[in-house]
Amino acid sequence: MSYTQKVLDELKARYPEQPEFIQAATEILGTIQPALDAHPEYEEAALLERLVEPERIVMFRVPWVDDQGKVQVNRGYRVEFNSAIGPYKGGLRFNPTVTLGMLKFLGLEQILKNSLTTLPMGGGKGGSDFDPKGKSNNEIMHFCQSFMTELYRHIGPNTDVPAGDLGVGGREVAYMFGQYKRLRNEFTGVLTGKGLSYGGSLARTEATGYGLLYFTEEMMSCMKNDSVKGKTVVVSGSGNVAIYATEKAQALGAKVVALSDSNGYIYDPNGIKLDVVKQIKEVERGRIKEYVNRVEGATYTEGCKGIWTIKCDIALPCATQNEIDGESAEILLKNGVQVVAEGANMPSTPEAIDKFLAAGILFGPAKAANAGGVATSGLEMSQNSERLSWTFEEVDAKLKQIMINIFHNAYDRSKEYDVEGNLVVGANIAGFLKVADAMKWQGVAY
Ligand code: NDP
Ligand code: 2IT
Repeated sequence: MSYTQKVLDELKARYPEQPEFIQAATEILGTIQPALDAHPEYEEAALLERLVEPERIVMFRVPWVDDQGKVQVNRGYRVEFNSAIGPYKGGLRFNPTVTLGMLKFLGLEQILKNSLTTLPMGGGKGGSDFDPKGKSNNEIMHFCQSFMTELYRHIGPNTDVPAGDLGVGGREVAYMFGQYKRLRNEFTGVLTGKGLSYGGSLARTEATGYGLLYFTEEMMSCMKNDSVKGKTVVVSGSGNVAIYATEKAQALGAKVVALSDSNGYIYDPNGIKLDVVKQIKEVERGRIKEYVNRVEGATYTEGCKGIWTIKCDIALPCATQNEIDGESAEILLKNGVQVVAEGANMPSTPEAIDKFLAAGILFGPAKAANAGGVATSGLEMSQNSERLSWTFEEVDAKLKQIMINIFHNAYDRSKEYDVEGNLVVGANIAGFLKVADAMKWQGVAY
């Protein structure tokens, strides 16, 4: 039995209640055996057994008082997964579906993603099963303050630097930053995704979506001698990643015809009017179906899965994990999709990925394609350290170059390991080798 299979079997037996974590581990371990064959010393050092086990997990109670004066209790987590190449780095997710297993999947992915950015960041992830939907601004503030009242003792600008993820954006980061500063009496770059008036970086808001398109453009140019220009694009979600993926796709000359939220999707054959979407989602914090009341010719359909039945050249899943299953993948392929690039984390099921790869379309896996967000968080950390702010153009140019480099790194590795164009293998091996090397040299601490 191969080393990777042995470690995977042990994980499955140990964590049967963590399906998303097992899914992510299976995807990663299922592709990196060739790199381990080339490095037999990794097995001797039990490197994989160490990699899949978080260095530390913090779990805590988050009590808060709602607007009715009732005491509520949520669960908070921070998975400090791997610090071999830098401080733990990764977002916080606030969503009722959050479990430890989900955060371990996101944390494991984050280790290799952060490695791909070339910046010195380890991997971490955290969050809570708190549901921000329908909460007042006051309730959000009180929850964030209570969450940070425990988390502050575990993080720091050289230790662990959280940011946003699903359900956590600029507003939440701001409340958490304020509470950290108050508790520590220290103004430091302990969180990224901050507001521009207190240490945030220009272009961080746009970074994940823009980065996804920089990656997609480079992938299409290099592998197909083609470009985003003139293509029809379907984007799922209507949050941070989806909005700025749409903005850059449109700037590159594509026509984006659909967006969604967890209730349903809109279809606008004339091309999404992004100013309307921003007004609904960023200003009013409303639902995407509101779009059809404001734009003629657009339609709304309940249920989010149907978005993948819309004919498109490029599909950009930017909502959540496992949103494209095997059946949806088949429909996309039947309708002629040429490119799938993942803005969300693990949005395609293993069955869907198999179908995309077998069909030979271009497939940009999440840890490579959506790394622009955390890469720009890394640039925010640099600016905080030198107490300077770079211009939008400077950050954006660095982001673009990082995404281009990530594509070539993954593509070159796919060639090196005789699976040219398989960026799942290429990205996993490229991300893994750097972390493995750092772990090897740092030895086993006991
Ligand atoms: P937001 O909270 O800003 O937006 C999430 C969007 O996805 C919303 O439109 C939401 O709809 C929708 N959504 C959430 N859950 C589901 C579901 N179960 N089914 C369908 N749609 C759903 O989050 P982000 O845009 O920041 O994150 C989106 C994805 O991108 C996540 O997978 C995240 O991990 C990943 N990501 C984010 C990065 C970042 O910098 N923010 C960086 C890299 C990856 P609703 O309002 O109904 O909940
Ligand atoms: O999944 C991700 O890469 C993020 N949510 C961004 C993390 C970060 O630290 O900016």
